[in-house]
Amino acid sequence: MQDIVRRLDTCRVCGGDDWLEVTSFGSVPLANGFLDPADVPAHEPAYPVDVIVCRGCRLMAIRHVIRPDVLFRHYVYVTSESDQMIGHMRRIVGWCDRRAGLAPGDLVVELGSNVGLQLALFQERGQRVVGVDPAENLAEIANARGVRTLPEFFGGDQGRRVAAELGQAKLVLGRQCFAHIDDVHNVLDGATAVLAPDGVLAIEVPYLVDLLQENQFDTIYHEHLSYYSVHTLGRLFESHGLRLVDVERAAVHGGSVVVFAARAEAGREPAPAVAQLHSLERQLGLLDDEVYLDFGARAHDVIAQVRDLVRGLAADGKVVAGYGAPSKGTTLLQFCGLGPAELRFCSDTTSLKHGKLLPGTRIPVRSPEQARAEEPDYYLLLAWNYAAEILSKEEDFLRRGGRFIIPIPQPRVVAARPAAAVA
Ligand code: DWN
Ligand code: ZN
Repeated sequence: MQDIVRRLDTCRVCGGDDWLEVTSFGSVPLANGFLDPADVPAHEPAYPVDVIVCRGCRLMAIRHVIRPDVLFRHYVYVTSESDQMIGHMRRIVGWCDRRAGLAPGDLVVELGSNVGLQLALFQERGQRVVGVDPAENLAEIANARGVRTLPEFFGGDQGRRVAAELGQAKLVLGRQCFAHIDDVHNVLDGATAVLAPDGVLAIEVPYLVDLLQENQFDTIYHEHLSYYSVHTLGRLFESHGLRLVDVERAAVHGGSVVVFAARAEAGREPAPAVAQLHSLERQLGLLDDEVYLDFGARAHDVIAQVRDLVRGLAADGKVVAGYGAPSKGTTLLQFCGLGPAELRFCSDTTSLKHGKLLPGTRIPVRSPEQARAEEPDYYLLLAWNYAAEILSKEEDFLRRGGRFIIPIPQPRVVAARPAAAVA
């Protein structure tokens, strides 16, 4: 245990050590530690999930850091090809082009590029692309589909090597991976080593404002070391000679923010949206302690409500199953103490997860086809960040009397709309 996990005492952004203890969700196994039923370990290691906030720069973080190779060298999460996600990745191309002015032949470097779906969209436009992702299994898939991907953790060395081989990058992009990074300074060293003088760094992270306001406590698990506000990201970038020049909010993953930064010496003026989010964060109290403590209390309330609702239904003889087996879902079930006694299975579209057991709760994962053969009375919508898409996809299930439980921000039951309303 000792060499896999380390305690965070010094803030990875500002170096401070004045921490607010927000709350603890106990100790749980790793969110993507899916088990092979033929090889279930007697003891599944579990690690604390303790939430803290740095009073120096207001970084929200978890206290215990798992070694990154344990989490990311072999990875079961594959970027979703849902309409919502494809639509978002196309928007990202437009947003980045507007800020960086991308021409055919320009170099785009992506951190945490997964199976290369995002980079393929830049490739279509004639940009040269290279991804850097530590997940060897996913890098293999990306390379096989013609998206060059280095199976490595990105840092100073990788940035310098890419620059030496391919030249400076007009765009360095990191979608949904910056929160996963412990040594953020090494990563920014790499980014500034390869970024062209007039280049743009674009970082997309789940937005701390949405997490706090929408009780998204189930997105707090060991892969997510940090929870960022624009305030904290601005401070971090400044310490690397980068200036935040624009921001966009996006609905993906429960609410995210995309920040765009340029070299300070490029002299670009920040767009008004940057100041607007700074003042929003101040107004919401993100620079004080209370808003975090309130969040902690609300999270435990929702955990109790979800647990009691699902246990009540199971006790009434209702068959409940999980819809999706996302990392936030394995986390929610563990925090709520819900297991095979309450949920018959989880259905998920990801083939890498089929036939596996969820970490900790050991609920089996079925394919959507298998799930259709043993339809439950209730689906607990673990992939709530795709609620709109999934509810419309599953209208037949609802019409047949099935129901969905959407757990976040507060548990609510969704049934088919009465026939009259449909006309
Ligand atoms: O930060 C992270 C984000 C980017 O992705 C990672 N740490 C891990 C991962 O988080 P997640 O697993 O919570 O991500 P998603 O995208 O919310 O996962 C959705 C899951 O639901 C996938 O396993 C696919 C599944 N799904 C499904 O079964 N039917 C999704 C849709 C849309 C569906 O219709
Ligand atoms: Zn700090």
